[in-house]
Amino acid sequence: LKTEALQLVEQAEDAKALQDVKVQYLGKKGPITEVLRGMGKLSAEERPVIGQLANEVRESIQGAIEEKQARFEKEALEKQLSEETIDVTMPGRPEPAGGPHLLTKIIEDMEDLFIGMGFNVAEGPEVEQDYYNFEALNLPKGHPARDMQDSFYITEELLLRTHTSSVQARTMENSEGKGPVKIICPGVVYRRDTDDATHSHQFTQAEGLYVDKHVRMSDLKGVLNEFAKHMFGDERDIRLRPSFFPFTEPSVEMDISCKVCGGEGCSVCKGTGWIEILGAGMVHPNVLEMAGYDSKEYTGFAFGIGVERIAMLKYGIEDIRHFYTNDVRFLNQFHKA
Ligand code: FA5
Repeated sequence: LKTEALQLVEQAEDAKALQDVKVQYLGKKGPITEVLRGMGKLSAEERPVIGQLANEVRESIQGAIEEKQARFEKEALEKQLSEETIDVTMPGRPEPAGGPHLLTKIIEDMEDLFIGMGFNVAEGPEVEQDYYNFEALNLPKGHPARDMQDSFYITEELLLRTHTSSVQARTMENSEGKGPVKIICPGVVYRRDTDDATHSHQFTQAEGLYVDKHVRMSDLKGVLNEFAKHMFGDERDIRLRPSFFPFTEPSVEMDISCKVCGGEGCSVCKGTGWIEILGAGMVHPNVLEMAGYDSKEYTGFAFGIGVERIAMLKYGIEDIRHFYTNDVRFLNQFHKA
């Protein structure tokens, strides 16, 4: 019986087969239980001999079963461990990551540059009072130069700001006639312009303003030169043209040589080789006085940069609408820019 049982244990190929052997030999209906149960019928001499024998057989079968069981468990564990091994040296699966928009990057880059030149970053509301957008900038109601910036009015007194110059009016007013003021102010502006390759009804400007005693046109030129060199490198040409803004006197516009240029058919410079990126000038005495400055004591310069146009020239982007349609094939090109 013992040999037979041990042989079956030996042959058992899995835990289930082993359990069957256990039930068959050691179970309640198994031969050993039967022998032990029948002990009462044996004589006093036979009982210890048979009892001991039966126990011995049971223990050795039990021992063999337990040993085999332990082996099965160990094998199962080893199998599981080897299957679940993690190779920490394997390269990971990269998750697609977003990144800042190209315009955000240009703005941050500009902020860094101007902060380095002593400017502070300022902000103002996009829904603006007519007063700060026009009147405080020497553009009274009915002034023909208001037509230069066709506006989205909300009420008679409120509009979507047409330029970031509204922030210079606010900042100067806040400093109550006591200089200096040195700010850079990036933000979104709105105009009723017809959309084309270089114009959008919503675009981004960055305003600069420096008011102090003895600020001169040459200071403006120096700062703009620094800006152009930083943005475009030495290989691009800049030019200043005389211009007109009601809030500056004298006024200029700055052009950069076109990089997108395909000559006559160029969508960005229309074959001229130049694109206008900013307006600037010396703050008009009327504007200083309206904000509470003594224009005999204080002077200042201001400029308003078109941020999209900077990006277009820097990266050779041929249409301003790419910035807003959010095609990821366009946006992804500038993740590492
Ligand atoms: C102004 O907005 C003045 N406030 C700039 C200024 C500030 C002058 C301080 C003097 C002192 P202008 O309308 O030219 O100026 O616009 C400035 C720049 O914004 C332009 O050079 C151009 O780069 C950009 N820009 C103007 N209109 C659009 C448009 N519709 N879409 C995209 N960019 C535009």
